[in-house]
Amino acid sequence: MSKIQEVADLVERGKAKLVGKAVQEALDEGCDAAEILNVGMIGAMAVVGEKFKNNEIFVPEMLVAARAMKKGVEVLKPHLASGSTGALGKLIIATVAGDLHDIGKNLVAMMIESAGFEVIDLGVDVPAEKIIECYRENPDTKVIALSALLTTTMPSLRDTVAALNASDFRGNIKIMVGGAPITQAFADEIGADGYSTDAASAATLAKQLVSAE
Ligand code: B1M
Repeated sequence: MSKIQEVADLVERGKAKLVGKAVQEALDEGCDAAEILNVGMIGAMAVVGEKFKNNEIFVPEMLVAARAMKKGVEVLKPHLASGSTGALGKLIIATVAGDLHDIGKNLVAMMIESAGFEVIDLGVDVPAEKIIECYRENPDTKVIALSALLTTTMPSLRDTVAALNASDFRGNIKIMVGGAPITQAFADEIGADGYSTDAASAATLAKQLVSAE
């Protein structure tokens, strides 16, 4: 079994204690950090999701796989992110109310930070009021980035964007959205300024949004 396959297997089986070591070994063998992330870890989570959908595993197994992935990302982080200066300004990121998924949002935050933003991460299950309050405390914020992973929290994303669109500071910020069920068409429909499919393109989009100001 290749090292990347081993990482995938450990994430899938939720072996949090072993994943970090396997990721380090894969790096030492010269494997590309992005490939370890995309093939080894995100690929494994896709398998976990499929198994959940088919009732082969249940929520606890998804949870341990998520924990294992987080351990692996900790080891990978210095190899993916090149360090932050905050030169591009502040960006607030959150997973919307009702949604507890944070792995994708964390990867997006990591890539955006390494692109040069100062990232304020409000976590998961974040109501619009909390995001607005955070903006008021940080009025130099340039971008608000929102993640939603469930079809059932797409309305929550819509409501959050609507609340931001109705705010008196709307002209000072750009809103970007993403997450597996989100599409460009949905982003346009709810009045966001941008949408991207993955963490790397989210960083590019954030930069584009501030340079288009
Ligand atoms: Co949940 N879950 N889950 N889950 N879970 C999914 C999302 C699901 C697809 C599994 C399935 O059925 N196949 C399904 C959703 C189905 C749907 O909505 N149609 C699902 C379900 C149903 C649920 C529950 C309802 C299960 C239940 O309780 N019966 C429940 C809901 C809880 C809640 O949120 N209220 C639930 C719970 C959980 C856990 C808590 C156990 C755990 C999350 C732990 C955690 O995050 N800390 C979990 C997990 C692990 C998953 C899967 C297996 C993996 C998610 C993940 O981390 N993917 C997932 C199946 C899957 O994704 N294939 C599943 C890897 C991650 C890197 O990808 O998050 O897509 P992703 O992020 C990507 C892009 O989407 C994008 O970039 C990221 C990096 O490339 N992106 C952005 C994300 N945010 C962005 C923002 C941007 C731009 C891009 O700009 C701002």
